[in-house]
Amino acid sequence: MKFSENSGKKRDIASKLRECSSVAITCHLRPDGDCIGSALGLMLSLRKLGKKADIYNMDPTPCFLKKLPHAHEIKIGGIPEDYDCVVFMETSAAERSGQDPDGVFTIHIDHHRTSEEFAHINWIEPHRSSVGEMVFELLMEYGFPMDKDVATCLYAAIFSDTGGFRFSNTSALSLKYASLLVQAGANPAHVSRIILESHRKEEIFLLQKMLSTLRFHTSGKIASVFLLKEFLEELHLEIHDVETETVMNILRSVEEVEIAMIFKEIEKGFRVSLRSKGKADVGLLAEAFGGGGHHQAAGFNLDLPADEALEKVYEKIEEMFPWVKKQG
Ligand SMILES: [Mn+2]
Repeated sequence: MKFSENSGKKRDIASKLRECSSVAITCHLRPDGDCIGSALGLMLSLRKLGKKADIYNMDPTPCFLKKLPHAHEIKIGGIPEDYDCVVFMETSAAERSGQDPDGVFTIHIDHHRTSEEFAHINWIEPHRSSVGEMVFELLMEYGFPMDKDVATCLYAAIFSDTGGFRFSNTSALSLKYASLLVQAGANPAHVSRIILESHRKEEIFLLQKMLSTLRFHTSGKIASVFLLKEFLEELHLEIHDVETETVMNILRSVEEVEIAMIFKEIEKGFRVSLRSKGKADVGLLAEAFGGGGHHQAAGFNLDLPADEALEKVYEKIEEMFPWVKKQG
């Protein structure tokens, strides 16, 4: 392996974690499979070393992810003051965790390119598929304990961010680590079932409602749906509790589609989630609207009525990626 500045950071994180007797881990707001799986994997490995390790998130765990080992132990709320160290799991900025720990040693592990170096140690590698991949490497290289549960959580993290090893961020390394995690006890069919096949019936009705708003850009290269508050109310669902990757995958499944978008109605306007098949860098698009993310997955907020919001995003996409206007 090539020596880099990051090897030093990884080593510093490993020795800091070994030295601490209690570690709190926190995920970004609206946590996803990658940060939840990575946080759980790290927590369980540290507990096997005899340390006190817990996860404190400000937002609840999405329903389907509660099936991951020990996910029901994730605490919702602020981090108590008595931990020796706090690990921020892909939070980009300290605020994106909703936590504000004072006077404690902090570690930030991230693969967002818009990440800020706000912690005492910041290990940021934007080319990585997932933080799951990074946490696994850290545990493996520095001899931290691994078992079936740790492996399951980390495999689920990599699986989530690579869309089940289908997205453009799927690399030889992510597949190699996935293989090692399976050797360590992760069951691919079990994890697929948790991530892809644990919907409630209401979520399929929600999918039906979202698809009723389906629109394509004139070129057919951009597909979008709306997730309105009224849909959630009618189905007695909470926004933080619904999984929206399935609808993204349906939009992506259209051959000519390069960019898939969901406009989720929020307090003020919409939260726009973006996915790219690889040709468009949607991270750049999100940054243009004050948001952030990766080449293939990103998001931002837009305070405009539905039609205007869609128009505005179309306009920006045409300006940034002129090829989108061409048919075929
Ligand atoms: Mn991630």
